[in-house]
Amino acid sequence: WPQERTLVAVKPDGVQRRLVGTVIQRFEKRGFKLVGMKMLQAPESILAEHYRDLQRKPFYPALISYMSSGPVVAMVWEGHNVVHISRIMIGHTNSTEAAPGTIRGDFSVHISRNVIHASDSVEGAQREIQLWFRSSELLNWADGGHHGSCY
Ligand code: YYY
Ligand code: MG
Repeated sequence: WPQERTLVAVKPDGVQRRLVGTVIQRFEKRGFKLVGMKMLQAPESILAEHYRDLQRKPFYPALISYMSSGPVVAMVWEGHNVVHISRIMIGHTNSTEAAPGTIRGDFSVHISRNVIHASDSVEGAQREIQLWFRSSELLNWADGGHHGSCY
């Protein structure tokens, strides 16, 4: 059946702190498949659309300026229940509440520098993937044959 996909992004603080590899490793080891990835300085047009539901929140200006402060690494991960499981893997939005073992619970102490983004619903994921990636940037590679010792 068609596999679910989600948008994950290592935020500027995560890139600064050299957490890109750790994030990728956790998603790979969990069993998800990387189908798109790029590093970019996110333009305000993308960020405004990405966080459109938060436009009236008091923290919105600070959020946009933080997300524009350096490069982000945007990724599309594919797999069974990847949207829900990714949210569990990244942990609570507020780092104070994020459980140890989650990415935010292991690597962040404040909600305003919480290292990583992951889509919060299947519909949201579809919207965010289209916002951050062209369809030609997503690779539908087949599993099998070239990993581990069996080839
Ligand atoms: O999806 P998630 O990132 O866990 O939280 P959202 O409620 O979508 O908020 C997006 C982003 O905004 C959050 O990761 C940090 C920031 N933020 C904030 O700085 N202060 C808040 N009180 C709430 C959210
Ligand atoms: Mg969100």
